[in-house]
Amino acid sequence: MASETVTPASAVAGTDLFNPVALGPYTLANRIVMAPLTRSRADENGVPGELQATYYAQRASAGLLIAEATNISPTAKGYVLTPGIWTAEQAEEWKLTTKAVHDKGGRIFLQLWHVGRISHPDIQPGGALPVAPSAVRPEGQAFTNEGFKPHVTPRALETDEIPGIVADYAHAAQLAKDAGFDGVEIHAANGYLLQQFLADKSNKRTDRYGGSIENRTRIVVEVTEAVTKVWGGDRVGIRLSPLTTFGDTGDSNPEPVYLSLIDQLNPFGLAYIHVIEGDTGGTRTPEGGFDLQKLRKAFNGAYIANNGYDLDLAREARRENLADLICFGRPFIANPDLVERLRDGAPLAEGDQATFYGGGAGGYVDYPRWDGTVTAA
Ligand code: 8OZ
Repeated sequence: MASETVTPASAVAGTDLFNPVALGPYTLANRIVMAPLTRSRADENGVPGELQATYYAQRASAGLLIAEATNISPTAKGYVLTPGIWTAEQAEEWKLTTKAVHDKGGRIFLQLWHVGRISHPDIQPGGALPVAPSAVRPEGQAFTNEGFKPHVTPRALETDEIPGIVADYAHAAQLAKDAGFDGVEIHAANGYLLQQFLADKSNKRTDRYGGSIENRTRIVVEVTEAVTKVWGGDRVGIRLSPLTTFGDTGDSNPEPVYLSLIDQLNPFGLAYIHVIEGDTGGTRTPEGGFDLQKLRKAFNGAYIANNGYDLDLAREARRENLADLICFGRPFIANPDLVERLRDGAPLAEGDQATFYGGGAGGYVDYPRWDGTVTAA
């Protein structure tokens, strides 16, 4: 994909961002990761297709692609037209994506997602209430077939339902393997189900899944155990956002929760933690936060940094050794060749927000590369 006529610009001087790096059993082409981005272009059954294959293959020069958040079960779903990984058909159709990315020499993980309370009866099977650790209604609105609707008060999961949720993660992990992904990322960030258990703002339980730090972290550890049984630890990552308020989440004292979680995750030998630094899509240094480098120091695997990175910040993070890999999100939407543009000092295109979520090929697979070409898969 790299053009041989390119003269390396100042962008590459003095940084190893564009050099190969080991992650788990893989050697990635560079340290730039495409963040999981919800684009809502699956069908109403959560089945992806050729469109997703083309989109991800166009972006395969990223060292690692983390495919969009993907529902692990019908009740995991909170946004219309998001893809799933709970049926054989979904896994079969995801094979188009994994093959197209591998044909381009790329690596791709799938992000396993359960939204918990960030849903709506309109999206849930049988019009049921969304499930959550506790019956605490989040602020905000759900993205339904009829547009945005306020979130409702969810139904608190019974203790004996939790093994079923953990089993749904294991089932999804197996289907992701069947589909040919290189690994999976457990989405424990951004106020979705797993963070709802971690955070005392949303977890008011009095059973073994609530209260103490050990109890609030329990489901995340159980899910990690189940998923690593399928994949081995070194092909599994986890996404965390200790300081975010996204999804009306938050913890009165996140530092000990996350340090305990990291301690409990270390024995599984995960490939990476993927940390949203600060408030998702917002400030990197929220008031009352803690130094997230403590997580990096405590964790045995790689640290993928996310939130508002541009080339300068990414270079600085590597120069100061603050992260092993750097995630870029939105810039990948309109710049399929983002890695080459950053490397060669080319200008970046702006994505059209009107086509971020939903729709077809427009604003999805028709953004040109810097050389003017639009590559098919
Ligand atoms: C924006 C819109 C829909 C979903 C996340 C999966 O925040 C998401 C998401 C973001 O992690």
